[in-house]
Amino acid sequence: MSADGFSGGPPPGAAADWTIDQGWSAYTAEEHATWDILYERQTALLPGYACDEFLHGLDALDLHRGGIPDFNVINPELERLTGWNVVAVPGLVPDDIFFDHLANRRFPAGQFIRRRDQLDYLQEPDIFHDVFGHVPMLTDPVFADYMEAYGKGGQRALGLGRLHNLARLYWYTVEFGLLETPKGLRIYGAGIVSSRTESIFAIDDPSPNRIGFDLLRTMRTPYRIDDFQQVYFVIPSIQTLLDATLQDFAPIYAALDEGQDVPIDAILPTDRVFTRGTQAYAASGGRLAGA
Ligand code: HBI
Ligand code: FE
Repeated sequence: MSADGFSGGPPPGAAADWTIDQGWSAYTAEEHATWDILYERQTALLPGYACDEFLHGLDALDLHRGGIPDFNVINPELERLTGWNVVAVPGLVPDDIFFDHLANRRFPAGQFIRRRDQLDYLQEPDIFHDVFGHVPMLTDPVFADYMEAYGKGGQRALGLGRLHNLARLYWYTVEFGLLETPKGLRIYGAGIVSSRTESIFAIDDPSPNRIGFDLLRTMRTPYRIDDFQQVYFVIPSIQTLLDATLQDFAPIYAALDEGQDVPIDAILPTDRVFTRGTQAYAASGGRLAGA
């Protein structure tokens, strides 16, 4: 068993790189309707919450044709815009496989869609999270370059035993990042934008801290996978992400060893603070304890 919990090769029916056929014609009417429910809910909410780059990406891919998107239909346009493609996978894939796809501009998307009783929350990435959440940003040329650079950085981090540090960067940017705009803070992170409740929480709620993005600071901060975030990091531009990855991370990993992790709800004197959160939501036990 490797560090990511996988042992052995791909499951039966999957290729060596863990890809499978999307099998679009086999989705049921109920599965297509689940996509439509989630799609309608998010697109009604997201103006004023999601960043323009995300909203433009949704339009560019014409994802609102109705039902689960067929990768054979969206890939030619995505390929034309930024050279990326979406490939279907059964679910989570091993880290090295994941990074190899990203480094080659392939985004692995879960083939399945969540059940009706999981509309608001599930832990494993399904096709709605992966395609609605991640793919629109891949139409942005700068973000597209960042994701490829992240995949290459992931391969190096695995070799250096540093995945735990790099995974935090992914979490606080690609999944849960906020962007500073003239109109206010906007979402670009896929984990937020694919969740109705966290979209509202991340932008409007007084609980979480919102702090200016800093590469080392982000890599020092643990995260939670089971509830809303206690801290969101804000970038001034998508280019900031790409610039941050265009440096050698080896000295950064060495610098991390000289300091300690930052408690998840801490605000440091060096932080650029957008919101000093009340942390009331986390203090009340969050949604899992309250459910
Ligand atoms: N697999 N399908 C899938 N999606 C992911 O986001 C993913 C993965 N495997 C590993 C992985 N992410 C992590 O390595 C990174 O998020 C750090
Ligand atoms: Fe994701």
